[in-house]
Amino acid sequence: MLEPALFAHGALEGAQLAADISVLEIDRVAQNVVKSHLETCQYTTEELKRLAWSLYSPEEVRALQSKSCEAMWQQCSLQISNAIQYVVEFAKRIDGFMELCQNDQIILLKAGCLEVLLIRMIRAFNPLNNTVLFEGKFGGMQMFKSLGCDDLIGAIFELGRTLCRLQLSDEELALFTAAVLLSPDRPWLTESKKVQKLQDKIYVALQHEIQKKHSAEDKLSKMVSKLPLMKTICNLHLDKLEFFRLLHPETAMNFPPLYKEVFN
Ligand code: CLR
Repeated sequence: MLEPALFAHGALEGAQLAADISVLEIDRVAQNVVKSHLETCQYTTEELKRLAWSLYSPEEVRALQSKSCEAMWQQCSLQISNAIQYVVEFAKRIDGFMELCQNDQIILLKAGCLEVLLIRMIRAFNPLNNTVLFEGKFGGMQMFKSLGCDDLIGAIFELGRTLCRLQLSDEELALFTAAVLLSPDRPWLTESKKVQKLQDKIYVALQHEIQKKHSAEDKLSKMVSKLPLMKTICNLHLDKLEFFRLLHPETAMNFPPLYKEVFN
């Protein structure tokens, strides 16, 4: 059984759930999730550190800005689609995910993968100069100007800044993204109880991980408090996509299949 001190603050309402999850099981969950994250995070920390030095030049930014809206959407959807593939691989490697029915696996991925990407973005986000990794180099939000979605881009960058302030470790990031993915409240889930059980364990593991350095209650609630902004961004993205589809149906038809599958 877990030491009671760990749950004295009870950041999770279901404090009694801790009672039936053993330390061993929590460690196993954490190890599996962290390993899955590290194997599927697309860029290693070292790679990202090196890449942080390669910034788009003003000319390159101007070239991106003068692209057509369609061409830029196409490029962005391709990058997002590539990144989604890694999120799908991450999900598959989380113990229990593949044991869910296929219907629920698809619902969880469709509903959660952009949120996971937005959290993963902090690894590829430099809060010192407000830049993000895009096609191999770092650049600021001006580079997405031709999309005509300044509000969406602004919200994404704001989220990047606020999430970076939390200074999440890769372990915390891994567990947080897994918990977001395994959200039992996604509409149309058929076995949400099963999903809930998996998420409970992951949250306990996350709490345990945070507790090593901070007050878990504090940091965990700060992390969870960013979820509404992520939901807003996801909805805004869907609105923009719908509008884009109306204006440029031919381009939208040629978006990468995975992007279309997840967001239509
Ligand atoms: C997120 C972390 C992934 C790698 C990755 C790939 C694509 C990036 C994404 C990250 C962050 C957000 C991003 C995206 C490509 C386009 C998108 C930079 C770094 C920006 C915000 C534009 C969004 C455009 C909308 C029309 C969707 O491991």
